[in-house]
Amino acid sequence: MKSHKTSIKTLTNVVAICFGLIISAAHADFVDNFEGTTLNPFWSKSEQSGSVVFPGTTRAHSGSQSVELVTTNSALDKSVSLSHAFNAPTYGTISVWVFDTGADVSSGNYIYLYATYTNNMVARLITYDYDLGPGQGGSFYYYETGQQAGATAIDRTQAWHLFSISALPGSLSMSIDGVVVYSGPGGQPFDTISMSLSGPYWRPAWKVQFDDLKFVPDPGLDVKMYAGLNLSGSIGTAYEIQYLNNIRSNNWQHLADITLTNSPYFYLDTNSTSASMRFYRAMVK
Ligand SMILES: [Ca+2]
Repeated sequence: MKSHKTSIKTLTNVVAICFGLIISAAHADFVDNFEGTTLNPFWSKSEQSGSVVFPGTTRAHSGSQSVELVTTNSALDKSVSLSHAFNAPTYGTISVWVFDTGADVSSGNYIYLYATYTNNMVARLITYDYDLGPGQGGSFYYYETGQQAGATAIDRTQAWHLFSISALPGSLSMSIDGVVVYSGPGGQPFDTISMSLSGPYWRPAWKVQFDDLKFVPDPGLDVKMYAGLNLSGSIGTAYEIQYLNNIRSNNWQHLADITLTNSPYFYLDTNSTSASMRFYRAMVK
């Protein structure tokens, strides 16, 4: 390469050099298997005619604990929930295992997993507060968005079921036990997620268990900036482009061999995002 030293003059090289890497801020993943000695401070409780019991030991999907929502009889409607409010609207997927204690029981409580934005419904998965059997109402799981609601084709059973809500920029979808029960347009972030047990005051006192909650934020938009080089030289001539990460090292590295098809010729250094600074030169081969 040193033999080409003089040929540098034939090329008016240089350009670029200032670039950076920007990744949009995102919430971190959150997983709760409810195996701690105290409830994770991630959660806030709302308890009307009932309470959040932690640790819940009636049954567990993982380990030996879950979180249990319990309603009691009083003159007030029943409403117990465990929620998390995000400090900013977010896209992502929330999932939780719920043991459907009201399946095949004629009178119970509503069980929900839901996501809201400024207290407006984005999406929720629902069990009714009754299950009167096939064709009699309440025997299937239900879904609801801000725009529509309907029955899924999934029959309720007294077992652990995986409820999942995925609110992303390009789609909103819900699934139960991995089966998609709703899919529609996206663009609806949420700022709160909740699990709840509720019903009118005259429904029986009830219990439900939730376990293994997972929140996975949408990775968001990844924006990168690259260094671009404008090479001016002789068309048809082959040049070698070299780079240096530290101007004081003089340890020029091979980057690419380019034959100019036009002048100026634009070259994009797609590896440049890994460096905080980079210097370039080009020489006739
Ligand atoms: Ca557990």
